[in-house]
Amino acid sequence: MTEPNGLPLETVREMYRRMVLIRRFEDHLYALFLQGVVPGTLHQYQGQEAVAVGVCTVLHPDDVIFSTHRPVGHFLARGSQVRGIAAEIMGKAAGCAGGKGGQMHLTDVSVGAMPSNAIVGANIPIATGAALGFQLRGQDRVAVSLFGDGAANMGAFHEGLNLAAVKDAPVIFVCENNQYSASTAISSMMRITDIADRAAAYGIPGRVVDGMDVFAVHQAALEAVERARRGGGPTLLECKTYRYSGHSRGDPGSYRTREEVQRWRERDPIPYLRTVLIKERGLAEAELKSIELACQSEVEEAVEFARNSPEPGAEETYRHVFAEGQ
Ligand SMILES: Cc1ncc(C[n+]2csc(CCOP(=O)(O)OP(=O)(O)O)c2C)c(N)n1
Ligand SMILES: [Mg+2]
Repeated sequence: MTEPNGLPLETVREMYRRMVLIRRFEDHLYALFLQGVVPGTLHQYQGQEAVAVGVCTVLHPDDVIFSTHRPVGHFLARGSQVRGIAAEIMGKAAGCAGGKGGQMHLTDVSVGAMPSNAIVGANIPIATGAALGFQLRGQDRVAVSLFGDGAANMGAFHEGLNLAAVKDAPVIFVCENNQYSASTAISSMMRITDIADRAAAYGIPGRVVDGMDVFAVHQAALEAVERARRGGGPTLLECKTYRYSGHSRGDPGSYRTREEVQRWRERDPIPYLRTVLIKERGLAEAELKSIELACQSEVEEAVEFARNSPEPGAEETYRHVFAEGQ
């Protein structure tokens, strides 16, 4: 495990808060789903929190992230409010996409979280395009594409990485290898062990990162972002991680053994960071408890707000479909 070298205590405390907030919110959403309060399905992020939080901690306010069908953790790590996400997932007008997107299509441009894209691999060329835009305008901004191991087998992955490489686009490709694409294990999808090896085919750096260790992710993301800002071009980071939930809420996960899930849970990124904060940074148990309680209250308050919010009116149906004021 990497040492939390050099990071200010405030930064590490905030990383912990965001990881706990994601976990508490996702757990709460699951309970709501079982109560029938959440329409549609859920793709959950429990287990992967260290990836989003490690990456987003190094970004500047005007950088942008591009997310997937599993966006809740990405958005909270980027600083989006729980209220707007809760309302969006319940299809309410106060949702971050006006209640028209739902769980897979969160969007919060105010914090640099671009519309999430449920088409596997599709955000990779889009993030590349955003990065090329920053480069052409001479802006000091980077784009981050977050995607899964399954997305690394899509044509869009190869096209996006190649274009970004030849143009030295300021984009960071963060592959969250959670070992499965829906019910398919990566060992039956590809013959290589490390997706990071694919970076060599495009002449860019590729790194395997321990995705259960927020410090390892933070350090790797920092180096990749600094390289991109200096004009050094893209990096592919493969963060090895695990989702504790099924692929989506209807999935009991019967393609994995209980032992495998247990092995990964023993490396849970949240208790690990908690221990570091106590043992190496001298935080008191009471302080951590108060962070955890505050996250729980924030989640419960946001969900209550969302449940009591109105649905969008019928007049909203065609708004945001066509450009207005032309
Ligand atoms: C182009 C496309 N094909 C298939 C699907 C259906 N689908 C949704 S998520 C998913 C699995 C994606 O796996 P991965 O990229 O590893 O992401 P993870 O779900 O593990 O986060 C599939 C096949 C889709 N949304 N888009
Ligand atoms: Mg996956």
